[in-house]
Amino acid sequence: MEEELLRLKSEATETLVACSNADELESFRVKYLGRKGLFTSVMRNLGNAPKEDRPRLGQLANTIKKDLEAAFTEKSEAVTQGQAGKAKSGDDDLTLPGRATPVGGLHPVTKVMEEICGVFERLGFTVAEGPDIESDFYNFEGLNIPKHHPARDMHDTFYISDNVLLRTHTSPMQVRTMEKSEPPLRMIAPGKVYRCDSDITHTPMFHQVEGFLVDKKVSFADLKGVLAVFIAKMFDENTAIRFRPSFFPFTEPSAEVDIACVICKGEGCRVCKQTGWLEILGAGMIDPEVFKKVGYDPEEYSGFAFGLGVERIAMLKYGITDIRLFYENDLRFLKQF
Ligand code: 2NL
Repeated sequence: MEEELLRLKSEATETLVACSNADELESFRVKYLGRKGLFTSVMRNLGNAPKEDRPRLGQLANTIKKDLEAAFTEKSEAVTQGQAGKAKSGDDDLTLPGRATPVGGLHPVTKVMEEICGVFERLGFTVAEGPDIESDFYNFEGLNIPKHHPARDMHDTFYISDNVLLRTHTSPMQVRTMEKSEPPLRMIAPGKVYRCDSDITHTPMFHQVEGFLVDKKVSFADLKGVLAVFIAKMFDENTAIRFRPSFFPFTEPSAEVDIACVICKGEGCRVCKQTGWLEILGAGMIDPEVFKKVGYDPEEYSGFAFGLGVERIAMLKYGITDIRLFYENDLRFLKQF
């Protein structure tokens, strides 16, 4: 009997050590420690042993069973923990794509502005940037728009004080450039401008690129040639162009330049209001009064100048109908460019 108990102990111990998962542990428990297990049946047979040996054998059987139960509990914990660890690393699906790092992009207005500047740079124009807060002289007076001139009404100016304001166009940079240097000059000024105006085609802040060229014997033909190249590069190479007489206080003669509608190709549609044409910029020959303000002799020099709205060009290029979309910072909109 005693021999049987000791043999069972070593067999059970060996089996338990070999257990490596929950299923094997459960089989072990049923086989050795369960109600119908080997230890239970040995203890049931205790009655067959000689009477004087029974207490000792009973104690021995109890001790062995308790030890095995303790070892079983310990082993169960080890296996469960090991499996938890294993299950965790098994959960990582190495075939899943990695988490993308969000990458920023350029704003569509920035892209179009860079594209415009690029075309003029290849035509030999330099790029100049200046302050958004300007003096009345550079924004108006130097451009032949004196105080109380009706043209000031068109500009919806944000005044900071009597003589300080948010620039309504970028041509103050042309005035600054003429003031400190002599012709020949070929320059463009990109940047933010401000006008107190807001609807689906106007925002209080928008972007302009204004440019000018000053030299001896500059003619309207030079203006047409430069703008034709610009339009061919920005839009389709064969886009039709039309010059319409217009008025600006700083140019004479002045023109507004149209291109054949990019949507209907001149057929007439909602975007071009059935005209077949889209206005894309204003231009003209620099007024002699502007030259006088900066100390140039209008008999010696002539020049042309032009101005365009960047948002307007971007809207025409991409078929955007509401300018406010540029400034809502909705990624679904911005990611399309
Ligand atoms: C428009 C019209 C224009 C200019 C801007 C300019 C600058 C100097 C002298 C003369 Cl220094 N003119 N700039 C000339 C004609 C038109 O802009 O519709 N802009 C959006």
